[in-house]
Amino acid sequence: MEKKLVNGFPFVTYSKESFELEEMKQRAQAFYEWMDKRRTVRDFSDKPVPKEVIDNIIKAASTAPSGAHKQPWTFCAVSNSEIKKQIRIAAEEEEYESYNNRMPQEWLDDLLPLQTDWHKEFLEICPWLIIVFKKIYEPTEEGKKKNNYYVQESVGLASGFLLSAIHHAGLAALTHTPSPMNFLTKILDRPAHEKPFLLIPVGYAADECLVPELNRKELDEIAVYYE
Ligand code: IYR
Repeated sequence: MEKKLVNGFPFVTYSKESFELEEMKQRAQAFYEWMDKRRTVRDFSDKPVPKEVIDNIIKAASTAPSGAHKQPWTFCAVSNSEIKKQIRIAAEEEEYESYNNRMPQEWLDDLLPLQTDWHKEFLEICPWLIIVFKKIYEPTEEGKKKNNYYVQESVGLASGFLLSAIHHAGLAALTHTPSPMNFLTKILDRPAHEKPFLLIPVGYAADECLVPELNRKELDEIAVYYE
């Protein structure tokens, strides 16, 4: 790696590793087949997962690109049972309201094949809950607000990387979206410039794990080529 200045700004040389054509094809296919094995899971084991694994999963997530490289995210990793219990109680209160009084019938009908409901026992069973927060802005020492850019896109990308890293480690996750989510700000004592984005339980899938039988769209339904 060589350091160079570009208009006075520090740059380094970057040699992107590439592969011979056959290996490239094989890797692209193998990666797709591996990613296709990821499923959203709701039946978790309480088997512990070492903190070191969570550290690396979060570090992998934080390699995602972000607007102006602001990295506008905070990942809160909870293994404390008392805090998990508080999160479960608050999430179930909101979810009970949502399922019974807030979600329109069309939405409830769309969720029927997934067989979800307001009970969220996995929030206590899972060894870890990772709560992704998006940072709307960055407070400065003088009490001003420094802008972040494309926050939604950036944190969405980091969350995708997070889910991939979890899958890569042989663990399972659920992209859980209790709504509204402000109880997480309170329980985790996060500052005002951070807003909850996703609540991601992480752990081993239970031995008797069931997931809905779903099909993914075919390539010609999701891609349009202009050659
Ligand atoms: N947040 C609720 C409802 C829910 C909504 C969607 I869209 C899903 O794909 C699944 C669930 C819950 O977590 O149960």
